[in-house]
Parts: sequence; structure tokens; C-alpha cells
Amino acid sequence: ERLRKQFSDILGSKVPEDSYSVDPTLNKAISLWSGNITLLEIDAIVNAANKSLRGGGGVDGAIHSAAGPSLKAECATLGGCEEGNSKITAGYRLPAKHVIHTVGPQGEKPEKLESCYRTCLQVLTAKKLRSVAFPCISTGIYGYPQEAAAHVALKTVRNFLEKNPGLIDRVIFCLFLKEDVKIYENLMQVYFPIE
Ligand code: AR6
Repeated sequence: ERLRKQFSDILGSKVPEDSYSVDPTLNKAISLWSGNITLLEIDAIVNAANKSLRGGGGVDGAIHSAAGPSLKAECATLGGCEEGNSKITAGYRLPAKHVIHTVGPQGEKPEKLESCYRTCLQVLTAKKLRSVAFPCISTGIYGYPQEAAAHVALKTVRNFLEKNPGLIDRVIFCLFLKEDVKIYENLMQVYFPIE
């Protein structure tokens, strides 16, 4: 209750119903980082793609240009991807070993966005990969409100890590925009509290 009070001072009415326990092991696995996701040397970076998996603008365009044409060639063999689902490829010229392509919802559809984060983590752990970086899926061209999307992202990652202990060493939230840095810094106190 004390934590809820503290959060509501910071967050106004947007305090989630669930309250999250302090868990230093989970906290150690989470990083916020601001910059270009294509620079990260990590097991997998997530691409905010579209159903065709044939490339596009935003982070999708940046990942395809940095990875080179072999990425498009592999994507073309995958038969597209449904909204809320995720498919993995190699990273080619990227420093990341793999790319997990996920298709976010257009507009505010929390169940679909949650499914993006969850299926990315499922694909990652199914391949025995241990580190991943997420961009803020759907919050650019697809128009999902940033703060609402951050709640979904943090909640889904927290729940997955709790249910699947020991499988993932690091989850990086890659925050390209200053507003997202602020939003995530605030919400970390809710989903990954330190005291
Ligand atoms: N590194 C990290 N984050 C980035 C980068 C980057 N290099 N570039 C942009 N972002 P968006 P969406 C951030 O629009 O909303 C494409 O055409 C950006 O600031 O890339 O899911 C696809 O093909 C924002 O915070 O993805 C789809 O058609 C976040 O990445 C459609 O856009 C997501 O913005 C998907 O739209």
C-alpha cells in the first residue's frame, strides 16, 4: 500500500492494479538504454516489422539497411507474420546474432502488443538465446500511445521473467526518443521496484 501511494504520487491515476514485489535478481536482468538498436552486440534485437516482413520505415528500415540484403532474402522465405506474432532470422551484418521480427498492432490494442513481447521472449528462449533488446514496438508509425505501450512492455517482460527463471540474462529496452526515457524511468519504479 505504501508503494502504491508512492507510485500514485508519481503516476497520477495510471497506477496498475497489481503491485510488483522487489526482486533484485529480476532487476539485474533489465537495462534501459537510449540509442540506435542496430549498434547492439547481443544475442537478438527485436524489429518492429509489418505483416509482410519485407521491410519498411522506422526501426525496420534501420535494421534492414544495417543488416544488408541477405536479411530481406531470409525474410522473404518466412511467409509473412501475423499481428502479435514473432519470427526469428539471422543478424547478417548486424553486431546482433539474430533479429526477432514482431508485428505490432496499429493503434492501442494491449492484448496484441502484449503478445508481441511475449512471443519474442518465447522465440528467444526456444533458441536458447539469453539476451535481447526491444525497441518501443508500435509507438512510431503504428501510433500506439507511448506511455500505455510502456506499461504493456514492462509488465509483459516482468511476468515472463518471473515465470521463466534463469533463462534470460538481459533484456534491454532501447529508447530512441527522450520522452520514452522519461516514461520508462518512471515506470521502472512500478514494475521493477528497488525498495
Ligand atoms: N533504433 C531504436 N529505435 C528506433 C530506431 C532505431 N534505429 N528508429 C526508430 N526507432 P516504428 P512501429 C523507434 O515507427 O510504430 C515500419 O514501416 C521509434 O522512435 O519504427 O511499430 C514497419 O515496416 C519508435 O520509438 O515502428 C511497419 O510498417 C519505435 O522505434 C511500421 O513501421 C517504433 O517505431 C511499424 O510501426
